[in-house]
Amino acid sequence: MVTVPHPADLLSFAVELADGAAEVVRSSEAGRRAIDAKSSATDLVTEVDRAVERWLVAELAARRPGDAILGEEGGGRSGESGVRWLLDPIDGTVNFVLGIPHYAVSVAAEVDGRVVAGAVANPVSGETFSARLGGGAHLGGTRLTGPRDVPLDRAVVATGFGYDAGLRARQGAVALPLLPRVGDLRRLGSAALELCFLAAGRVDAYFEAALNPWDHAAGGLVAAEAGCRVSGLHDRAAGRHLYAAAGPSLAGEFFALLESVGADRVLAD
Ligand code: LIP
Repeated sequence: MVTVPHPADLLSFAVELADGAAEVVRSSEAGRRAIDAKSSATDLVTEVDRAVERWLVAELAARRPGDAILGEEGGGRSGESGVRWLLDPIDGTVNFVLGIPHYAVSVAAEVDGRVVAGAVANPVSGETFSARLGGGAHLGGTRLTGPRDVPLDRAVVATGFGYDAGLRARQGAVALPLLPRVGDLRRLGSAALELCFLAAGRVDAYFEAALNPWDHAAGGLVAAEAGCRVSGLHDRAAGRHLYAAAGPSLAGEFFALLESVGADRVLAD
């Protein structure tokens, strides 16, 4: 019988993997040049993305060979342990290509389909955010307690836009009416880090549609374990239609505002 490790052990390994992968980014001599595009001409991939995922997959194969893997760059396999790892080798690849120091390695562990541990490591800042289901969220050794209490019209809201031009037009139509209703918007370029920034109180709310599971798996747990409400709209779970999060004092008003502008209706039918 295969026993699933305790979430604390999965957390420890997730942090070790994220930090090790961040070092692979820092020490790579491959440069930041994009070597390919994926879903569109702006959906870039670099040799470092692929090298980091290869490193993560090799570490997992050596240390936890029975686990499944879902990686952004195609590094995936099935498993029989009940544990699945979701890997984003560089979340914020366009920032990485441009040399904007806002990108991260994201590593999350699911047990029977539920994320129980995750780590997000920024190779430039050296910051590693982490969380365990029921065990709180941390930046290094510091406990994260979520965003400040501000009214909606002062809230700094992080968001992002997809790589497809039609989707971006619909996302822009959602963002426009929000501008006079909130304090400001921030488009920083990494869903994983934006969710960790929410947990750390660096932004007051976050929403984005069309994310992939590896974008939000670890950061979403960090935000939830810092006390944030993480959800979709209309009583739906957070997911591809919309991934939204806010602190408890702002969540009701923020989610109602997102519903009023149709934030979860931007995906093409
Ligand atoms: C990115 C996300 C970001 C989103 C970008 C892109 P990638 O992930 O983290 O929030 O707005 O369009 O999806 O592609 O850099 O791994």
